[in-house]
Amino acid sequence: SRLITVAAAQLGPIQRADSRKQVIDRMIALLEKAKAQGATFVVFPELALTTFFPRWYHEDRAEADQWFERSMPGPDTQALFDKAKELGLAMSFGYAELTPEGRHFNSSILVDRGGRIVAKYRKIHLPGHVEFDAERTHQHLEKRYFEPGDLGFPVWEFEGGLFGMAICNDRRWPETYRVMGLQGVEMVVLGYNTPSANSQSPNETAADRLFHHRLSVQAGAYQNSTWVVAVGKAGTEDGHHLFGGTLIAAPDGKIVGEIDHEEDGVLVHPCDLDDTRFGKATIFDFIRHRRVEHYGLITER
Ligand code: CDT
Repeated sequence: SRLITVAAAQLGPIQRADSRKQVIDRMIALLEKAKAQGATFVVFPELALTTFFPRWYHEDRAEADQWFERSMPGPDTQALFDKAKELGLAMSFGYAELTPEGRHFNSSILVDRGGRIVAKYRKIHLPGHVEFDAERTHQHLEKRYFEPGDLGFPVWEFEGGLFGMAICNDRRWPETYRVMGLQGVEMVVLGYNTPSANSQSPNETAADRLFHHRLSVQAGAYQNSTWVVAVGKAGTEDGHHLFGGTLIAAPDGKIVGEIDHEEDGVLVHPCDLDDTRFGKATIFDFIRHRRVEHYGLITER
């Protein structure tokens, strides 16, 4: 067996006025909690360091740069890296990345137990819109503040297995998992911020939204025989509710644990990367069973 004890570290709400330092202190407390429960790898949500700022409209885009990190680690995040290293924990978290060239991405990283960044992913499926939309109860301006990721969906050797990353809306797209599945991925880590209300579909309930979340994650896990660790930011941020539902899905698609509250908390589970082998060698042995001659349309449209 190749056991890795993972902590899915859900964050409760982060208000617009909360400082990076306040958030980092909460993340450090979660690292300590995860360590006390035997975890060696801690996964935090998408845009973990701030409120889910794409709900706020800045007419002047430069104003939104306040939500972005210009370096990683940076002055605020260094303490998080130091604590993870001190505790001997690997970790992953999402943040808004502003590159030296002035490019903006919704990014996530893998950090090894020595505090080194060993992998970066930039969100590819950006939901939402570019301009202020008066029809909506809340804005979802990811397409305004970020450009689509330019790094693809690679997998990395990490913690004794093959790891991949995805961010929030990516989990709804089968292509996300399949591209990593074709590279043999054994664990996908995925942070998210998902509003409980769909301002374009008032009849959709929070329960419907959670159903689609679980459906997407479980299907991705099963159809690619991979672990998926899906970690949310939850609760009410300045009057806007994000659902929780932080969960770990096994390579057979079953949920092995799920957080049932909307506060800071960890879900710790021993994941055996060898559990991915059966599915990969049988029903989802891609080399034997895929029929790529019929899939061309997928990359043409
Ligand atoms: N952060 C993120 O990608 N959220 C989206 C909301 C979709 S509604 C515009 C999600 O897919 O969960």
